[in-house]
Amino acid sequence: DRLKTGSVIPVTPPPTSPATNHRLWPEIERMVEAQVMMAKMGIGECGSGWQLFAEDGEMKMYRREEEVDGMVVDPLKAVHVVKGITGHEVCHHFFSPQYRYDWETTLEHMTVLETISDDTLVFLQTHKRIWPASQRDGLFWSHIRKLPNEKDRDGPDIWTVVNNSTDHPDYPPNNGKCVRVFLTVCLLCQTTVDPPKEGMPLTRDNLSCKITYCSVVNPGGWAPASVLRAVYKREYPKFLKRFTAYVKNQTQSKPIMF
Ligand code: 6CM
Repeated sequence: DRLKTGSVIPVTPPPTSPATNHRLWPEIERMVEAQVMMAKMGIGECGSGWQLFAEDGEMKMYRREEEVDGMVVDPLKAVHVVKGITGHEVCHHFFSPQYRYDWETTLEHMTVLETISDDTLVFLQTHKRIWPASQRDGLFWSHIRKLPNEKDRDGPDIWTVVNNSTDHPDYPPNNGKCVRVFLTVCLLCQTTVDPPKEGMPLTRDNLSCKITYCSVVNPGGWAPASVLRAVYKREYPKFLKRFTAYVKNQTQSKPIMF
């Protein structure tokens, strides 16, 4: 379907997914587009006020200090480059419920409330209580998607997972001991292949994955700003390092999943 000669640019058809009839679909479609666009922007391009708050090797984490009604909602943007894994593998492990307890250290309990389709789930999670605040839970849809690689049409696809808070009639917020958090998260992963020498096989040594992780979490109720910022400063680098190490470990002796 590639036009090599003319000046006509082929139009990418909209992604097809069996979830397209679901009530949440228009929101999912809108959010994925907006989040991916934001994630693709470099730190310099997405407004001012970003401060580097954690750095470790290739991993860099930035935040912007923001408050809404006195509650800390600091947007976070992290970039990392990890060798030996693909973007599809990273997104697959982030999205799939069967791995979640292995890498998500803040988790107390997780349930899949709804399977909208293979690529779209609704999760209810309770997180460990952090003193002196109340325990938190989160209810969100999660969608995994393959995106065309516009810059390198023959290169590997780009993959993304977007998580966004939603509601569910059976699980109203702030109904029990938990305060409901509101979150918008986007993980965007781009694989780079360093081609092997002529006649040599392609191995994991030829792969590298650029990971962008963006999140905005509203704690939903009282939480002391200084404690919250200290928790984020400790937990986000821990999460990204632990999660990517987990994906490397899970995939190292498996066939490459592009
Ligand atoms: O994105 C991450 N994980 C996903 C899968 O679990 C998902 C979940 C995000 C939940 C983020 C909220 C955590 C709860 C924070 C507690 C609230 C503060 C309590 C008050 C403290 C004084 O998108 C990785 C998330 C990594 C979080 C560090």
